[in-house]
Amino acid sequence: MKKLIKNGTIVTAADTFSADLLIENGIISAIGTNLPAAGAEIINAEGRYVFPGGIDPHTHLDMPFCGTVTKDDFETGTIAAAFGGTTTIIDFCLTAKGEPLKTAIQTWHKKSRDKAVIDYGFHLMIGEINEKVLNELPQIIEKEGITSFKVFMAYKNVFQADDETLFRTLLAAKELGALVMVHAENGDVIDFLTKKALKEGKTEPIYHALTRPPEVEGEATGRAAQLAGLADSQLYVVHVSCADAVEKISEARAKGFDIWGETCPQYLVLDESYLEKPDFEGAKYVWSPPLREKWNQEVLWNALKTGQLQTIGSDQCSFDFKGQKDLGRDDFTKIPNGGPTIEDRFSILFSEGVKKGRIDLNQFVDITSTRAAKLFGLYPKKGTISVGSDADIVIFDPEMERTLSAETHNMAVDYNAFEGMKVRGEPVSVLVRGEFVIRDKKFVGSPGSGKYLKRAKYKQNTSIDQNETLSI
Ligand code: DUC
Ligand code: ZN
Ligand code: ZN
Ligand code: ZN
Repeated sequence: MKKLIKNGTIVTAADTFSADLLIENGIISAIGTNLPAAGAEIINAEGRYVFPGGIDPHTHLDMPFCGTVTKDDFETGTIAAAFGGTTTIIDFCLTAKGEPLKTAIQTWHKKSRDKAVIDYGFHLMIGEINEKVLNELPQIIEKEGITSFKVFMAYKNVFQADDETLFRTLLAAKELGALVMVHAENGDVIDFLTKKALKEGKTEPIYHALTRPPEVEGEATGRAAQLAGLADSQLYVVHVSCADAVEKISEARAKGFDIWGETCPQYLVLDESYLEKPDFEGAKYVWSPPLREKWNQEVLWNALKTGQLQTIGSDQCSFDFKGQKDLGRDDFTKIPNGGPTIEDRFSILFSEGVKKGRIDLNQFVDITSTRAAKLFGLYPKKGTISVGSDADIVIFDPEMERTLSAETHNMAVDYNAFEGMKVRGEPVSVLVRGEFVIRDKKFVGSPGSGKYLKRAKYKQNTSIDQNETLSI
């Protein structure tokens, strides 16, 4: 059905203006004033911002990890995402060595197909490179529209790839038109430091952070950047947590390398001291990379403001405190890494970023939506408000307040990492392809209505062009 969103303030990565928005067949069909209202449902957005739906380029839903499986699946995870103003996620499809990549992708389709309430795509993990893998990749790009590959430089003996694998993935990605994403931490050094700590009887959650110091992230980030430069390829560094890594990305960008960096809400507002909470509560704050000393937060904010980092991913990877985080009570290396962040990514960035003057409104849209759409082959179908784009819309009340809490959140986990934090600015209604998924703060969507997104190829150094045409 036709919808007309009236009286709102439309915000894109480039502009802020008052106009109405006409939606037909799930697409934005007109933007302006005095638009034809006949037959349209009228939605009054007075006093509200009308944003393009958030794009979360980093989630782990229904993922086996650390001896358990993440608590939120594609249903609870995408419902929570929608409440939080996100209309598209790109989730990480894990692969296993020796198994066809196609098999892993089928598994991920199965997990998501009947459950997702918002649109979704997959990144593909590359754990090894051999003839078989190289033969499969072109089909995966063409048929599945998976145009981003993830390489782990950490998690020794689990996911960790060696430098040859990373380098050859970078070469393949350049040739095929994909973006290589790295989890940049030096897994070998972490492995040594964790074993040493355990031998010394250091088992508490804080040792998770102390055995993965910022230098191991900085080193791996610098190494990945140099290898990308050598391969003349493209690199996206996920979950940048500290100044050491920001420096390496800035350096590489200054040399003209095609390198991008993402940070996450937890690194912007939480710090290392959380790992020292009593009664094993520190386990709630175990992420990799770990939370850092507080001063790093301003470095990250400044990097977002100056464009040294360009996106924010949630790295949603949720585990219950009871029954999952618990697995590491006597040994921090057994605490499942990750936390529940998918729901609060948008509001935290708005409240702590825009409201506190650290970034402006248009940067907010770029960081939460537009840039990810451009980098991951979804723009301009997703990531902006323009005629012909999908009507993925967030109607946002900039003054509405909320206290983040496990008691009221929509994620399936038993704690909220930001418990008690007050945010100002809230998604009120959220539409995906012109249909309400959240209406006046209530979920009205349906599992299975989210669509799988085949994404366009990565174009070197052109992902920032404004005038790309609809190609999907
Ligand atoms: N780090 C986390 O904290 N969770 C998911 C995977 C990762 O790299
Ligand atoms: Zn309709
Ligand atoms: Zn990671
Ligand atoms: Zn992750």
